Amino acid sequence: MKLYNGPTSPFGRKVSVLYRELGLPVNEVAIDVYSAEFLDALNPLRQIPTLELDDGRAIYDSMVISLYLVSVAGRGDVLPEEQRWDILTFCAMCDGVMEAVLQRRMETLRPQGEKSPSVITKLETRASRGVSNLAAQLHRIEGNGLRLDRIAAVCALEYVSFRLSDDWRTLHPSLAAWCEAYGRIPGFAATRPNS
Ligand SMILES: N[C@@H](CCC(=O)N[C@@H](CS)C(=O)NCC(=O)O)C(=O)O
Repeated sequence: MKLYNGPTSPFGRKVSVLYRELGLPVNEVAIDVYSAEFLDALNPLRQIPTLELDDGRAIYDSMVISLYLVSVAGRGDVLPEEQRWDILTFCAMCDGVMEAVLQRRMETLRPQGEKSPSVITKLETRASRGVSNLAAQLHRIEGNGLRLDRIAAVCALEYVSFRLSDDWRTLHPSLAAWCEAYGRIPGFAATRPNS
């Protein structure tokens, strides 16, 4: 399996943490997605992460890749059946936080005169609501075992810190403490963006 990814993609990071922790043989290739015309043949959306299987088929987006990897590894404990829909909904919320922070950054990078302050505010407010919701659901994700919602939470929160602000750690100290502890899993250290 070949995983097309980038050094700072929070969506790609979820997948990268997961395959490392599952011990799956994935060949990860870092690309510049904005110039990756070749990717269109695998993923017409030209987005990362995209997983290319050994038979040439492609799997995307990050949620579908995650479900595929869990299935290949036969690790039902990473997505326990009795909590399946709550966990997947929680993951979708974390993805929405990542998306809001990513889109906010793209908006801030637009030339003066083309940026929309109201769009930036809307995206910041969405991300903030998501982080508050994460804090309110902390009792649901607390724990140490490998699970999709925990991986998504750390990737979302660290992406907020990376691209927006670290203020959430002061606002939600228990969430920050959990994030720091769970973030010590080796897969996170190996994928933490630093630029
Ligand atoms: N819903 C997708 C989102 C993927 C996504 O937005 N990836 C970004 C990088 S973080 C990307 O490829 N951006 C390039 C573009 O959209 O042109 C997923 O979960 O995989």
